[in-house]
Amino acid sequence: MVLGVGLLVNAVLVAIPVGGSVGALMGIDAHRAATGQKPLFTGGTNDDGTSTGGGSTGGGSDAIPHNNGITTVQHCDISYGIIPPSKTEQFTLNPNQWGVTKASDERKLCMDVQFWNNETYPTNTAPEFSVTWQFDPMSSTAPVHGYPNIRIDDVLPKAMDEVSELNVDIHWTYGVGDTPAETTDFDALTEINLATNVAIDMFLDSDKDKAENGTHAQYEVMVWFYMSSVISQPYGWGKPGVNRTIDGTEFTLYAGTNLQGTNVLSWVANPPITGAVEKFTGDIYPLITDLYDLSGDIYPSKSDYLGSLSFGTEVYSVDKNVTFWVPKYEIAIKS
Ligand SMILES: *[C@@H]1O[C@H](CO)[C@@H](O)[C@H](O)[C@H]1NC(C)=O
Ligand SMILES: *[C@@H]1O[C@H](CO)[C@@H](O)[C@H](O)[C@H]1NC(C)=O
Ligand SMILES: *[C@@H]1O[C@H](CO)[C@@H](O)[C@H](O)[C@H]1NC(C)=O
Ligand SMILES: *[C@H]1O[C@@H](CO)[C@H](O)[C@@H](O)[C@@H]1NC(C)=O
Repeated sequence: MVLGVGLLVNAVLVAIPVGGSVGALMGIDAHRAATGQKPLFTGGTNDDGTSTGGGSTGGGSDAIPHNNGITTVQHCDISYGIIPPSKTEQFTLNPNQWGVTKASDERKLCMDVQFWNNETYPTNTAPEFSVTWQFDPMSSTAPVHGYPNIRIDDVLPKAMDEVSELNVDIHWTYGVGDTPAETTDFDALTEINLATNVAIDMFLDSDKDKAENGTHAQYEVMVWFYMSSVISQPYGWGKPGVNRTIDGTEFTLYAGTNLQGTNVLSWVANPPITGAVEKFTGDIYPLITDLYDLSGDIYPSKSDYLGSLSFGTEVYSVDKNVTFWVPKYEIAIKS
């Protein structure tokens, strides 16, 4: 349902200039220090100054050694732009929690990101990451606790007619416990009442600037690779629309409008709940262009801009700690 996602993501993106080098990272730290925020990699406090009880590895941005090893950086913050230095594509990761109160929700969600010390990720490839979380159910009108995600930087916004392909190569798992599972045991997750999704989240608007801001964008297009239960359901649930098959996976469109007035178009892998797709390779651009052919103001058009693209998991509720793992995420947006 992605209520308020854009708001939190953007609040962070505004504060942090996006850069691709340690130099830029130092700049970010200097900026954060100047604005009274904690530096990257030191952990221990949240944006509002309260303790998380958790933290990051390392003791400053120069704690990342220059070698061919890997450094795991952990953030349990409410919202935090984690920017692994990269000589190739630049990504920003964000725990992006909301609807949580510090006192009761300490260490309810932590994000671990594998930084490559040499900063040379393969082309189009994101750092590996995982998210461990546990939340009790919230109100039925605002059931989502957050959308921990990875966002591609620098390439967007783009006019829709400037894009010809949107290729993604994804592998994820969900598991019970605090460490990544090799494969997903869906029955075990059902037993502990997991309510979540795994989805790509995109924002579109006829105005380039609004398209970058989830709060203002007129359209949100989602691609769901997993819908764990009816609690985590897309807008328009119960009213399936058109289908489109990509890489052997059939997606069904659900359309609705959220409380902010954003038109939310969700393509859910079929059949919902049991049809999860842990590995997906394909061009998802038709899931946007198909919408041009549908009539109604609720659908975007060819003259719109794609302003933002993230991949992550909308966290609703679950009885025990679970870990979402993304060993592989590659994305290539072709003009
Ligand atoms: C997005 O919109 C919100 C609400 O108006 C605003 O607070 C925020 O600064 C905007 N973000 C960007 C990136 O413009
Ligand atoms: C950079 O580090 C990664 C992670 O350890 C390693 O797999 C890769 O081979 C290294 N790249 C180079 C060019 O040495
Ligand atoms: C979409 O696919 C579902 C499941 O395969 C099927 O039941 C439904 O009739 C299809 N809808 C359309 C509009 O073709
Ligand atoms: C979830 O489990 C509890 C109890 O074992 C731990 O105290 C938490 O640290 C853990 N949460 C995360 C995010 O790891």
